[in-house]
Amino acid sequence: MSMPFEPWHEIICPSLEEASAVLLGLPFDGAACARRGAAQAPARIRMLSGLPTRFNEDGLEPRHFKLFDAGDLPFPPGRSEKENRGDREAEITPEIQVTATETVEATDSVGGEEVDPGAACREDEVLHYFAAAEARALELLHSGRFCLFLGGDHSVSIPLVRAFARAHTGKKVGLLHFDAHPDLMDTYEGRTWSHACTQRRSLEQQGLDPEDMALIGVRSFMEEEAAFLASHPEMAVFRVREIYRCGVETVAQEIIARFRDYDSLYMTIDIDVLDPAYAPGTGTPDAGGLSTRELLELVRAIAGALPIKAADVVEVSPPLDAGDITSLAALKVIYELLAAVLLREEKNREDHAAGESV
Ligand SMILES: [Mn+2]
Repeated sequence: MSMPFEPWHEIICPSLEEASAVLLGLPFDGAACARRGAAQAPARIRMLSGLPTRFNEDGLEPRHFKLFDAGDLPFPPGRSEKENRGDREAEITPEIQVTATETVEATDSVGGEEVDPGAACREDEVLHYFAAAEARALELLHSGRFCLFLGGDHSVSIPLVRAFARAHTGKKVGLLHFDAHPDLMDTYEGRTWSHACTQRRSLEQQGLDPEDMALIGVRSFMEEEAAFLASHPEMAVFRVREIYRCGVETVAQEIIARFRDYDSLYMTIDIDVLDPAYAPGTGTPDAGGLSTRELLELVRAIAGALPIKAADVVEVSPPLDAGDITSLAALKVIYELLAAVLLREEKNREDHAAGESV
């Protein structure tokens, strides 16, 4: 399938220097415990990215809305970017635009390659990849541009958050975790780098303590995670039931109030925070989630008020998707998030300039 538009066609820009935001893909799903396919998300989301326009839902656009696409960090690490690109082209074929009934079969054979659900990657390759991801993320974060990372399964946030904490050393750093699951296991299936362990690893970063983190939209706990949260009441938890019962606006304001004095916030969006009706293409779906509308409202309100400096969108699995619903939901969130962040930064600059001229 080809698209009539180039990726990010209305906002793409050729260099980091001219950009207001930068994108990096991390096509890695070796830490997913069940169904895979998230490695194909960066390519799929890029392919669909020319569809939306640069205007947000209010018909507004940031004055300087320029995205530099830094490409993908290939996995396994030995792979050249060119090999990965070739693979992507081969993977994005009509056969993998599965319908719901074909999903099970597609899981076993992703892009023509046998995929053993839950099979471990070589640990040395994974750790090497995470080190490379951390180094690359750090470079991009140091550019001062808003950084958007595309997973991949949720384990890719481990090196990304580590890079974020390093890039913002000495600042008050916080993390907003949108997810059906807390991802607070110390180890899972014998691995410390499982996508079920992501936020436990985040808490090992200097300057990131339980009170600096919010879990948003959670609704599925393992025993160890429930125990961890019970012994850390200082961690903010906005369960999906609370969002449903109190409404998105109330919860958004609570989150904003709680993180108002932070300097630098990282937003991680696991697409399974959405209900499977809105995001069927993900490895560990859990019923009863947010609607796309609710997620958009939360993200826009928060990103319009708080200093979100980087974000990732993870766990979109194109081979498990139906009609690209999940990729398109991710893309909508990405465009609204970028617009909210850049409009906020613009307003801050204007306010600052107005303050100086008085
Ligand atoms: Mn997750």
